[in-house]
Amino acid sequence: MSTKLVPSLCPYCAVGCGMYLVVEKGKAIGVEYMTDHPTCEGALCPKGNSVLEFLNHEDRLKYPMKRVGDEFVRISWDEALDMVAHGLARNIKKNGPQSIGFLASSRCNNEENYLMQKLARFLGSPNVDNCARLCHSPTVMGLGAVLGTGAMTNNLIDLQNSKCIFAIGTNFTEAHPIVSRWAQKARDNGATIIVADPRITSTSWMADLHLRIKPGSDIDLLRGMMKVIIDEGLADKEFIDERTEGYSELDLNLKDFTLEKASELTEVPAAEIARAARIYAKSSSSALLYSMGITQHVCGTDNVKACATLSLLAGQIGRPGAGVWPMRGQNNVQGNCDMGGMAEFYPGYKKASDPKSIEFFKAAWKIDDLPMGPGLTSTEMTDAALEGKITAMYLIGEDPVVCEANINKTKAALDNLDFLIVQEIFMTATAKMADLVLPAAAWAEKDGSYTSMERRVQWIDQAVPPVGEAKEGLWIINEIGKRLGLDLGGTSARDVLMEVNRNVPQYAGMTLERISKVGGLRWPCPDEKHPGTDILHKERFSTPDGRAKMASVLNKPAGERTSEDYPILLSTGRIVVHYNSGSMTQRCASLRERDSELYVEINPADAAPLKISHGDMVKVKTVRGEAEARARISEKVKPGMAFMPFHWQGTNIITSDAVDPVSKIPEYKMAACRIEIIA
Ligand SMILES: Nc1nc2c(c(=O)[nH]1)N[C@H]1C(S)=C(S)[C@@H](COP(=O)(O)OP(=O)(O)OC[C@H]3O[C@@H](n4cnc5c(=O)[nH]c(N)nc54)[C@H](O)[C@@H]3O)O[C@H]1N2
Ligand SMILES: Nc1nc2c(c(=O)[nH]1)N[C@H]1C(S)=C(S)[C@@H](COP(=O)(O)OP(=O)(O)OC[C@H]3O[C@@H](n4cnc5c(=O)[nH]c(N)nc54)[C@H](O)[C@@H]3O)O[C@H]1N2
Ligand code: SF4
Ligand SMILES: [Mo]
Repeated sequence: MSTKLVPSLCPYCAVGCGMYLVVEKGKAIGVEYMTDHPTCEGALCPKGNSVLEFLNHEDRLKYPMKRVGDEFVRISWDEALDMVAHGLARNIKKNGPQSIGFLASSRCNNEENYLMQKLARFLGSPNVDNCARLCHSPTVMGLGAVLGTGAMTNNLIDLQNSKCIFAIGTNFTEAHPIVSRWAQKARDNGATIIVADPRITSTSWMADLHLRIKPGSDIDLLRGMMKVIIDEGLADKEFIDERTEGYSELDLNLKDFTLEKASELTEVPAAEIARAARIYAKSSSSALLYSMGITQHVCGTDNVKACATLSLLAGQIGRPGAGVWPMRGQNNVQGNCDMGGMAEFYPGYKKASDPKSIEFFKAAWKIDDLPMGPGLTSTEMTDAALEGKITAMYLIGEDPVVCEANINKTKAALDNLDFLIVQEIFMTATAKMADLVLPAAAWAEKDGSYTSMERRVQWIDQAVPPVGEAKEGLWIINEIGKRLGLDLGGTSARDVLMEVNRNVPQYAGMTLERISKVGGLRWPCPDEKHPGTDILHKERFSTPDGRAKMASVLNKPAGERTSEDYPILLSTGRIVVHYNSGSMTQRCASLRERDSELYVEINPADAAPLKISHGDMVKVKTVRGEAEARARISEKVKPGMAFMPFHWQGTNIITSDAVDPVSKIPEYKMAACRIEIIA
C-alpha cells in the first residue's frame, strides 16, 4: 500500500503550526515539515516533532469504561451512551438543568465545541465553560472592554514589522517557540526587544532590556511608563483625539504618580522604566505581547486593560507591526471562545445575558427555550459542586485534577458529584475520578477546524482512523443528544461548519474549501469573497461607537501575601518540553528524557539559610498543602521567589485559588510558601 502525506496541524499550542503526517496502512508513521505554512514555514518545536509518540501510545483509551467500585470495566458504546442519557436526565429531573456543568475542550476542534455548548444550552444549562477561564478570560473581558474585541490585534508574521517588541509576562520562547522566529526576524530588522519578567528566561536572554519586575506589580510598571510618555510629550495626541475616549481620566489617574514611585513598587530601576517607555513610544511600530504573567492575577483583567491602554496612549496599534498580541494558549482556545464555549457568551460573543442573543439563537436553532446567562464559570462550578448545586458534570478534554488551582478542593468537588463523565484520549487523573470514561478520537483521527492565536482558522481532514473503539467528539455528542430527544443538527464536521458560517458572523465567509487551503483564513471574514483580516482596528475599534476606551486602573495586592510562616513567593508556569497536565508530553519518551520530574527553582540567597543544595528533595508548603520537588538552585528566580512548572500533579496542590473578580481566573502566579529540605 502506498504512503501518503496528509496535511495536519500541531495539536498543542495556539501558534497553529502546520505539518504533514506520513500515513501508511491507516497508521501515522512520520511527520514531514510543511514548508509552505505561513506561520511556521516548516519549523516545529520539540512537542510538534514528537506528536506521534502520544498519538500511537499504547495508553490511548480504546473503549468506553464505567466505574464499578474502585475499578473501571469495559462496556459497549450503547451502554455508555444510555448511561450518559440516564445520568443527565436523572440530575435534571431531580435538581434542574442548572445542576449540570459542561467543560468544552480547547484541545478539540471548533465543530465539537460548537456542538458541546449547543448540547448544554439545549438541555437548559447555561453552565458551559472552557480552560480559557484559567488562561485568557481576562483578555476576553479586558481587551473586549478597551478595544471591543478580545483577540490578537495583528498576527504573528507581522511581528517582523515591529521596531520594538515589548513582551510582558510572556515566555514565548518556551511556550510558543515558533514565535521566536518572527521576533528574531524583527530583531534582525533592527527592533529593540524589551522583556518584563521577574525571572531570567530564554525569552529574557533575547532582550535588549530586561525589566526584572517584582511579581504582581505590572500595573505599577505600566503606569510608570505611561507617566513618562505623558510627561515627555510622547503621547500620540492625534490618535488619542481621533480614536479613543478616557484620556482625561487617565491623565488624572496618573497625576500624583511618579517614576520613582513606580520604581519603588516594581523593583525596576527608574532609568530602565523610562528607557522602556521611550523606546516603546518613539519606535515607528511597537508590538506589545503579553500572556500568563499578566492574566493570572487577581487584577488580571485590569492588567490587560493597562497593557491595551499603553498601546493606545502611544498610538501603537492598528498598523503593521503595532498592536497588542495576547499570546493565547491551547491549539483551539481562541476557537472554543468564538464558538460560545464560555459562560458569558453564546457563539460569536453574543452576550449570554442579553435577551437579544437568546432570541437570535432560539430562531436560529428552532427551539422554544434557551437559558439566559452568564452561566457558572469553571472555577465557580467547582464551588457549586462542593455546595451540592452542581451535581453532574460532562468534561471533554480537560484535566482539572492536575490543572486547577488548589486541587484538593477540586477533587473534593468532583467527589461530591452524583455523576461525572470524562471524554478523553488518556486515563488522566480527572478521568480516574469519573463514573464513565468515553474514549475520544485525537486530532489526527477527525475532521474539523482549529483557530490559532492569530485568529487563523484552519481545517484538517482525518488522517487516520481512531484507535480501538474511540469515536469523534461530534459523533458522541450527537448520540447523547439523540438519546435525550434532541436534534443537535450536524452529524459531520462539514455540516456543523456550515451552521457556524450562518450563526457566527466572524466566520461567515469561512467555507470548508477556503479554510482547507494551507494557512486557512483569519477572522473576521464576513462573506465568501472576503480575504480575511490581517490586522484589526485599522480604521475603527470594534466598540459600538468605534472608539477605544482607555482604562484608568490601579494595582491591587495579591490574594495571598508572604508572611513569617510562608516567606517565599511561589510562581508557577511552563517549560518548553512539557504541556499543561502532561497527559500527552509525559507519554513522549523524547520529551520525558529532557525533564522527568517536578522541580522548584530557588534563589541561592534563600537556599543557603535553609541548607538546601542543588538536587536535594524539598517540600514546598502553602496553607493548602505540600508538594515534593527537586531543588534547583538558580539565579533565574529573584531572591524571595520560587518557581515551579505545573506539568506534574504536585504543583497545584499548593497554588492559590484566589480569583480576579471580573474574569474569575485563579492567581496561579502568586502564592506564599515555605520550603523545607526532606531529611
Ligand atoms: N511548552 C509549553 N508551551 C505551552 C504550554 C505548556 O504547558 N507548555 N501551555 C500553553 C498554554 S495553555 C498557555 S496559556 C501559554 C502560556 O504561555 P506563557 O504565559 O508564556 O507561560 P507561563 O510560563 O505561564 O508565564 C509566562 C511568564 O510570566 C512570568 N511572570 C510570572 N509572574 C509575573 C508577573 O507578575 N509579571 C510579569 N510581567 N511576568 C510574570 C513568568 O516568570 C513566565 O516567564 O502557553 C502555551 N504553550
Ligand atoms: N499552576 C498552574 N496551573 C495552571 C496554569 C499555570 O500557569 N500554573 N495554567 C493554566 C492554563 S493557562 C490552562 S489553559 C490550564 C490547562 O488545563 P487543561 O485544559 O486541563 O490542560 P490540558 O493538559 O491541556 O488538558 C487537556 C486534556 O485534553 C486531552 N485531549 C487532547 N486532545 C484531545 C481530544 O482530541 N479529545 C479529547 N476528548 N481530549 C483530548 C488531553 O489528554 C488532556 O488531558 O491549566 C491551568 N493550570
Ligand atoms: S510552537 Fe506550538 S503549534 Fe508550533 S510545533 Fe510547537 S507546540 Fe506545536
Ligand atoms: Mo492556557
